Amino acid sequence: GLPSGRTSYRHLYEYEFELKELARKNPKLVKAFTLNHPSIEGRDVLGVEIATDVANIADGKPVNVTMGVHHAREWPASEHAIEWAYELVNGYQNDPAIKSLVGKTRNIIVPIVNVDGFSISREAEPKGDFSRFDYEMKRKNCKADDSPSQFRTGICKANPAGRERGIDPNRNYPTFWGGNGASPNWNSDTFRGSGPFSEPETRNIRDLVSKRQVTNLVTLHTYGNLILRPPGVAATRAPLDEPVLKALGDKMASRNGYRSIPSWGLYDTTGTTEDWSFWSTGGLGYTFEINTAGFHPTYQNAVVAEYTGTAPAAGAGKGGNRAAFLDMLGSAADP
Ligand code: 0X9
Ligand code: ZN
Repeated sequence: GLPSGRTSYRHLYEYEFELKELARKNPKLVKAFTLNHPSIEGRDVLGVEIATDVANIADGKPVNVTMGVHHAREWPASEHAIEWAYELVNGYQNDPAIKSLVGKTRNIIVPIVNVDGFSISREAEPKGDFSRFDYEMKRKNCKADDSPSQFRTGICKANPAGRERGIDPNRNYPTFWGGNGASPNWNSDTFRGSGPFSEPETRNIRDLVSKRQVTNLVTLHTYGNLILRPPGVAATRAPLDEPVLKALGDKMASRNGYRSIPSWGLYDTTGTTEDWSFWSTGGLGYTFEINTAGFHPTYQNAVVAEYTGTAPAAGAGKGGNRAAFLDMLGSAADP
């Protein structure tokens, strides 16, 4: 089973409660924090930092970031992220190898970057038909400003534009912003926004990554069983660090059975998360696309099996994302 023992998709309030509880119960090891920018609808975005003597922030240790749910409907992404937090806390107490790795690193976990979108998707009446009013399948954030005036009124949930309103947070980062694979149209599911970092979701990650020594980063999505590395655009050509990026991507893929490729191999995208973090900081960054059965299929398959490594579709390593994340942690601890 999972490190937390969980057997069903959490709601937003459960993420908030559990992250705070982890910190309250483990005050020297876990610190809960609120990111700089509240969401458009005023929600806090929460994360935890896990490290030995967690408050001693200037200790110079490399920072390993794991985050989920840039895209609202991709519920397994936040589940894998919060389970990783439990993995580190449990492992610190019971597993000498994990204790040693945690001791050499600082681990930041933000399960839900797009809290407004997630809340709407998670609480929607199940529909699953991708229609305009299928809030379960909402992908973007809740920004109204860029839509036509008649669609600017109302809160995100049940707004007159349906789920079409909002910006794709995974097209709003500045790296290659405005290029291929992102849309200038307000109602597109890949709408890039009015400019780089126009959204609180991306500004939160900008502030987090810019202020810390982030050497390793995983941003979690669904679906496709892929480990994607920069660059997102074929025309950019491979960075000098391609052998390093490929080696760790391939190693992690040997644990979870995913396909390890440069992200342009899926399709061209611009303004994405790890393209920005990699090209602006040099830290290693990857997108995981979890499972093959859809954006949020059964919990047992997309979360329990994919995390622990018992997924029917998992490949050679059978260690699941748990083992892949441990490789990432090992790389941060001992580059
Ligand atoms: O299109 C996306 O944002 C990602 N796929 S998803 O189905 N989760 O929406 C893939 C992004 C791939 N490109 C980079 N990560 N650079
Ligand atoms: Zn996604």
